[in-house]
Amino acid sequence: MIDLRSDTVTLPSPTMRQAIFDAPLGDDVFGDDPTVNKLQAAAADVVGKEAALLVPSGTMANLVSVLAHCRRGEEVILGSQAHIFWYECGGMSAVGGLHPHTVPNQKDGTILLEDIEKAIRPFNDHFPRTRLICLENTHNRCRGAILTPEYTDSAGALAKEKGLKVYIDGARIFNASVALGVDVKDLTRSADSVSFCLSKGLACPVGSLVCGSKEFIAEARRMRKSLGGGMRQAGIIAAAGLVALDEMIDRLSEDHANAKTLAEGISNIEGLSVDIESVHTNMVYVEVSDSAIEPEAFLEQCRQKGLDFVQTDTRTFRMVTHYGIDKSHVDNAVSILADVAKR
Ligand code: TLP
Repeated sequence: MIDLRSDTVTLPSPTMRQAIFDAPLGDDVFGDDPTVNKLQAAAADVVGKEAALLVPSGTMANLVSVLAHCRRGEEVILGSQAHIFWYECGGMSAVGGLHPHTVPNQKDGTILLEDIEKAIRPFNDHFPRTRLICLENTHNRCRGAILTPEYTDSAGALAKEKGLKVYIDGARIFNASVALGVDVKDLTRSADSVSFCLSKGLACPVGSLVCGSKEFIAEARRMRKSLGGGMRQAGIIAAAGLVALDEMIDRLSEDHANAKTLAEGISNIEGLSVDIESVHTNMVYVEVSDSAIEPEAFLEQCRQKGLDFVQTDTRTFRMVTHYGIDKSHVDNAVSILADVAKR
């Protein structure tokens, strides 16, 4: 199966498996797992923050971060297309008693600063207190769009002026830094906190890192415990993360090149349409433009021929390139799509 459902399907590399086997371990709830401590220090260093915390997933990274920044009844400004808003079971309200205030995401993943400014509540007995702005880089539902250092800095400056915090859901922030050719610190310097996932393009089996000030991470650690995310010999997870930071970041450019090639191939298929210009990282969103093609049946036929991807809207599919996909898989994927589309 050529599996383009997500970069979450990546399997650990042989080096990761060996590192997992060899990892020195301890009890991380006591703070004594040397491999976790090493990964947390390395993660903080790479994104330019004081401290970091290993959590089991991107969803928990987002939840512990918003919980650590806000108190019940406070308001969080976030994009209308944010992963946190769409795909995380409403955790911030369900668990944290927080009030999400969505403002439109632009196609490029940004939120207009004027929209953020309008959404910030003035002091009034009736209003929740605005506390936090959440950004997402790269932006999943905005087709893997990249937020630039300039945009992030301007959002950070606005937040500072208004006394708010900024958190970046950076599940794929290394895709952004590699695609832009900038140091990831340039994308995180204006945020109070940022998370990134090990278990997406970086190909680890489990884990995400939450990064920020020492004080923020101490609070995030308490939130992680309360959610049941305190893990004991978590060095077996962290070991793969250390390999990922060394070996898996630069290679993301291959995934981006493969996504471009995939989009170009699909653009020649009648009945499907793709905006090649919107492919900046490892995601390709494809519209079914021929009304005679029924999307569910189309996807099912592709699966039967050995190609899998996901439907994200009535007539839209998402395909994601990753460590398990090379150029020959891309060529085969395009042949399968062309074959199914012509029937
Ligand atoms: N995204 C998954 C699905 O949930 C849609 C995917 O296949 O893309 N932030 C962003 C931007 C994400 O894309 C995801 C996962 C998460 C957070 C949550 O990460 P996990 O799945 O580790 O909880």
